[in-house]
Amino acid sequence: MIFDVLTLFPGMFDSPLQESILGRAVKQQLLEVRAHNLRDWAEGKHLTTDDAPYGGGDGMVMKPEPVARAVAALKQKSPAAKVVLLTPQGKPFKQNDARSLAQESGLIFICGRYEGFDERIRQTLVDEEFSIGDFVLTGGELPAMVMIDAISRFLPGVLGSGDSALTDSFADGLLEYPQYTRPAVFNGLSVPEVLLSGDHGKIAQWRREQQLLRTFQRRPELLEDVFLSNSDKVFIEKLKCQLEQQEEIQGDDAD
Ligand code: 4FV
Repeated sequence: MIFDVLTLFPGMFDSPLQESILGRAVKQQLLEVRAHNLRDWAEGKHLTTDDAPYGGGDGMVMKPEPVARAVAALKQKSPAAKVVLLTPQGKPFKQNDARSLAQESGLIFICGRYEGFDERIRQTLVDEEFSIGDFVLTGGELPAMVMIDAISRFLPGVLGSGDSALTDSFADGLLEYPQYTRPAVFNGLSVPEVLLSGDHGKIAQWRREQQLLRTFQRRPELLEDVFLSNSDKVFIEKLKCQLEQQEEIQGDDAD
């Protein structure tokens, strides 16, 4: 997988891709990240890549021509690469997107700065727009790195044997179950007995129920898109009853 990145700050991509899992994967040539300076395709003695917005207003807008020239040049080398724009207006980036984008032969990320992009960049050059969250950053570089990290975990050989993207949070659409390691008691808090039982059937059931409980409590909307077995549904109905009882009790106390 080749990740081409169009950015005004290519140096930002140096260190994150030298450490740990991604660093090893780059060394093993399981993936390659090529950061390109957008200014290389800019014109004029100041190599301008931005300009004032038509219609007035604060801030500057990224000019279409340097981006168009850059994408054309990169597409010459990677004709099949998918062009991805990072923007708060994009589709929320999710684990399923990471899994599907990992099937692509190449990705070209366009990282914005200033107030954003000339609209014609979207209309003429971009295959998909992604947002990594409802907040505003100073640039699209960190979102591109976030996506490169999440996508790379699905590339063959990137994750060691010990860890697999298949057991991730969201791998089955649910939040992960609580994890424990030594010591068995910490700050007076013990590891749940079932995990010390060696009964793998009971452990698997406990972990599934913990995933359902945590998802029900923290991200109930995720349950709508998850396949639930009958025992899952029974467990969630039990949680709903418990919650209603709690709310009734709290209601009574408030009266
Ligand atoms: C962003 C996000 C993001 C907006 C203006 C860069 C900034 C500046 N990108 N998910 N959230 N981008 O905040 O993807 O151009």
